[in-house]
Amino acid sequence: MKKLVFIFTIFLSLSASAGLNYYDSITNETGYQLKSALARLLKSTHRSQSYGALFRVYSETDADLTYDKDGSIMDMYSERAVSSDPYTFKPNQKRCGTYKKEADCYNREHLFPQSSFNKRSPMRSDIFHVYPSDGYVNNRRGRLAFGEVSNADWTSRNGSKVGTNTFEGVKTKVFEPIDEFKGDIARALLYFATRYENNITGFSHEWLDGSREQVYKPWFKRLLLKWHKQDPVSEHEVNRNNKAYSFQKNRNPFIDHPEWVTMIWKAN
Ligand SMILES: [Ca+2]
Ligand SMILES: [Ca+2]
Repeated sequence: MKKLVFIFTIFLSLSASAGLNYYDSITNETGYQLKSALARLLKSTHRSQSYGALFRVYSETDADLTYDKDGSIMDMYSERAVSSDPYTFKPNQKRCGTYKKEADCYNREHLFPQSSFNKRSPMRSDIFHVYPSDGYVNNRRGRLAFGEVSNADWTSRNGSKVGTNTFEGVKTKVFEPIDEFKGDIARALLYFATRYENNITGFSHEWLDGSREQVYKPWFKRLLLKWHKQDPVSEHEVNRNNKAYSFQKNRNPFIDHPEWVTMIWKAN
């Protein structure tokens, strides 16, 4: 019943934001043709905003109305989904700035590292992969790939880890977010792979395979598919997608249509 109510809520919030009409140009494509059709739609509707505007809009797009419901900044690197947060940031206060430890200030975390595309626009200010996060944890993550860690070299106060990857035996240094946000991060990176498929062969990161279609290396693609399945779309993501749509005029299609992920990227 709870699930039904949630699905109905998604339907209502989509209707309210005219999100349902957004996909009218998508008909019966599948596979990488679906991805390219989405790329055209996401690009043609994208209204790029300034980098500074992100800090201002976070008070709407990233207010915590789901977990603690206190309107503080919902930061995936400090939020504790099932117990009280170690610290919180009030919107428009404690923007970084310099930091020496967690809780000093928050800044803008590029899930797809901005050094990969030389801080160019519109990627740098694209809200669908740029999230508010604690400055110190953001810096600890740096441009590390995401992965899974058994023995952490360092753990943030909400349980995010830095250490050697154990997923599929690819032993590089990685950052592992808490379970609650693994799907959120996967869907953001799949959005990025879709929106920028015509530019991404010129970007540089260890998780890229050099193709415009699959985009990510096989192990990393399988990690994202695993996380997408393991952590389904949440109420917070649906709200964020609708508010980000008002701001930037495009959407993350994998939040609206989770089934498109496996219609595009095959499991192997
Ligand atoms: Ca919170
Ligand atoms: Ca989640």
